Amino acid sequence: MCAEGAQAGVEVFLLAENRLLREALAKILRKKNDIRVVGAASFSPSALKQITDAAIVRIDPTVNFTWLQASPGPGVAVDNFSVRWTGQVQAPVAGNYTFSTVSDDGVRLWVNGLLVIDNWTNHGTTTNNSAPIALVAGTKYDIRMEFYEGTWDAVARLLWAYPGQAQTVIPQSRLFP
Ligand SMILES: [Ca+2]
Repeated sequence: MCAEGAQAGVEVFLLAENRLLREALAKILRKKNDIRVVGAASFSPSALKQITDAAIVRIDPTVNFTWLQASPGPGVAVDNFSVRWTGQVQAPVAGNYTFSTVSDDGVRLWVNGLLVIDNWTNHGTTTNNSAPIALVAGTKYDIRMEFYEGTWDAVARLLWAYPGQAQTVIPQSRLFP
């Protein structure tokens, strides 16, 4: 079931599905909407440290969420949930990139298979920066961000900075499911 009237290219599927179905849905969404996004997000309403079966699968255009004390989506509690975003990121220019997360609570970020940010702890809104990573212009790199919310506020953002670009949320145009 997809939500009617979903905004900003986001559709939310309320299905109990396996990973293969999630990937198929991501392809359908991409064709239908022609959106360029980070891939399916997995929400687990009860697993604090482990991301298991998803309660929601959807495609987010960016990772730029200030949920605070709200739920990330239907069927998910406001506390004790987790999210995994997967996809690819395309470097617009050659050079050293610094990836950053803003999170409350735990966060881990992989770029091109390397764990570049690891702050899998309970904390208030915190910015973490990767070491500089040399990327090639036009190349797409695998990216994965995992996040969990324990209690109180929830925040999850994914940013970058590179030569000629101050720190900003990674835009939809550079993300691919
Ligand atoms: Ca929190």
